[in-house]
Amino acid sequence: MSSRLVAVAAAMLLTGLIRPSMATELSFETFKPTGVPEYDDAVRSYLNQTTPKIINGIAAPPNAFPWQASLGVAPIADAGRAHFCGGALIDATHVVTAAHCVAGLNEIQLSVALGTVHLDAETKRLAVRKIDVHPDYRAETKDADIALLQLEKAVTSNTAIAPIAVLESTAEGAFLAGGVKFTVTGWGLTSVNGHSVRDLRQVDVPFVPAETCTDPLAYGSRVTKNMICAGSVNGDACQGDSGGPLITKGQPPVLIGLVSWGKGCAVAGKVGVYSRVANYRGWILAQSGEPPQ
Ligand code: 4AZ
Repeated sequence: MSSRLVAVAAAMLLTGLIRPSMATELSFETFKPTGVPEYDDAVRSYLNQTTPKIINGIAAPPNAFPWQASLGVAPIADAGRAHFCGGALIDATHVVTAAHCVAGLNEIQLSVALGTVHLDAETKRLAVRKIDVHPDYRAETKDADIALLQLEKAVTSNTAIAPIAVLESTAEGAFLAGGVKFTVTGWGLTSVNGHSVRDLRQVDVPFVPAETCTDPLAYGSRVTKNMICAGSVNGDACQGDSGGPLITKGQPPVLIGLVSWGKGCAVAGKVGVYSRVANYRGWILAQSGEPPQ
């Protein structure tokens, strides 16, 4: 690329709008794996030209989940092909996601799509100024699987784009009761051997108490106090949903978890595990520059 082109690309990044076609063309020769599985999978599936998992969900109506974000591989122009993880807008300039989605990535490798249920080549993509991975995050255990993305430019709320409130620890008890259902949304796989989707999907998932989830026949001690379990064989999150929001069903809904991990998807006894965001509300507010409440 000539220095002039570099300057133009830099200017576009600074204005907060990414034009993926301006970025370095991806090829098997130039692609260096980042070590972030979802990101690398999205690039490989794009390069292999293979078809690009909310399990058992339904299509989400436009504007029903206006905080939903898609994290994309910036140099892939089609937002549907670029998608590799979800996220949730929490104020005009911050998106929370899973640490495992972004740990080790550079801001310029990443773009964020907001305000749409459909991902395609026309989708507007936003640049990220700063990736902030929680200092307690451990890749081996997925403990503290949370990160904050600061957008290059603030977004304006409208019917399609609006932040979601982060659940307070003191209010958590009221929600984490037996029989409660949450909703999870994402563009991830709709079956374990399936493919990710261009249109956002939603599914209700029952809360699974810690006693059940830490049973040796479930996940044992791998589920820590920083995680929440939810899901069943009739509804679960899957690959590509990671980092996306688990929300309460009340009005207005609040953010209670982020898709983090699980053994397979919709497997009996192996429910979805989510980062417990209430534990990180103080960190989120401190990082995002809001006074802790
Ligand atoms: C994944 O691979 C993944 N069923 C995400 C969520 C779940 C399993 C796997 C939960 O990103």
